[in-house]
Amino acid sequence: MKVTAFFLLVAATSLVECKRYRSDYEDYPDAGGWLKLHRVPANWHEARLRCHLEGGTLASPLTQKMSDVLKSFVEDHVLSNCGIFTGIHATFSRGQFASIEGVPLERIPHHWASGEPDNEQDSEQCILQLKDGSLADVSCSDTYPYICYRKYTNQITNACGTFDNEYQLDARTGNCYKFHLVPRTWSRAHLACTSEGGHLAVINSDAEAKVLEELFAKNPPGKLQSRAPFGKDIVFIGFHDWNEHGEWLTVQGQTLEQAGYVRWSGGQPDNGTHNEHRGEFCGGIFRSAQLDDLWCGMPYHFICEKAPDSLLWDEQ
Ligand SMILES: *[C@@H]1O[C@H](CO)[C@@H](O)[C@H](O)[C@H]1NC(C)=O
Ligand SMILES: [Ca+2]
Ligand SMILES: [Ca+2]
Ligand SMILES: [Ca+2]
Repeated sequence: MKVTAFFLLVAATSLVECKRYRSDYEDYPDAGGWLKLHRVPANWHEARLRCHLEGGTLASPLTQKMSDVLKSFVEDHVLSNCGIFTGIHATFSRGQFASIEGVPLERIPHHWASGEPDNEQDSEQCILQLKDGSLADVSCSDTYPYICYRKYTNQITNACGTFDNEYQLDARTGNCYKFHLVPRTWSRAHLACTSEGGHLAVINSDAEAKVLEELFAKNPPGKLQSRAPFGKDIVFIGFHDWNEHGEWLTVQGQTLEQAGYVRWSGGQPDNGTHNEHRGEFCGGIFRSAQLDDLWCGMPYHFICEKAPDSLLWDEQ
């Protein structure tokens, strides 16, 4: 009894001590969550989407403590003397600023940089936090670094090494798979999978094709919303022509032969044309798990694959 109690205590203590989200996010108790700096500047919409796909939100200085944390982040890590995009925006209705969470600017402690806000050319609907912690309105299509924020939760990392329980481990391959119900273009699908710590699914064996076929079957046409041609019966996966128009490689740079699965559906690849959409340069599968070439720019459902240990920490 005593021993059990001791182990429970140790387990409980270590849960409290090391709050962890994913290895690319750092724990900031003063911010009440985890933060990740994106150094590569992006426009505001791109920044918002990346944070969202990583399971977080584009960080805003909602409290004085949070503002100080973001400020020290900018001092420690950044870069130019410009600042970082915050989640504070007026992209829904011009001039009406609120954070991603919907907190209006009036309720966010802030001070403006000198001369700001000036809504230059009536085109500044996004908010930058400068080095000194002050704010400025800027164009949402300008590009700046930004910080993603994930508030503490009591969730525990699952067998796939993520909080996202849509990832399911399959014992046949030892990898995890997720069927995305929000259709996206191939490029956005790629972004979604990589943001989740994985990649668009790569079929490495007949067994893995079977795994994807079964996952597809769990998502019958009635459950799907893609309006692309055959959008309820084809999904994007991880191969592409890498702009060479003729040679297909996986997102890991291997030929389909090297990857271990080359089973095209009858008549494919056919480089189909549909209205203004010419040329099929992105990879997908039918419900049979047989391959198809697809229009990159149309939103299809897609399947991500993730190794259970990606995004985990190296234990000392
Ligand atoms: C597919 O069609 C597009 C445009 O219609 C063309 O540019 C491209 O070269 C074709 N690809 C192949 C592999 O034939
Ligand atoms: Ca301005
Ligand atoms: Ca694989
Ligand atoms: Ca095709």
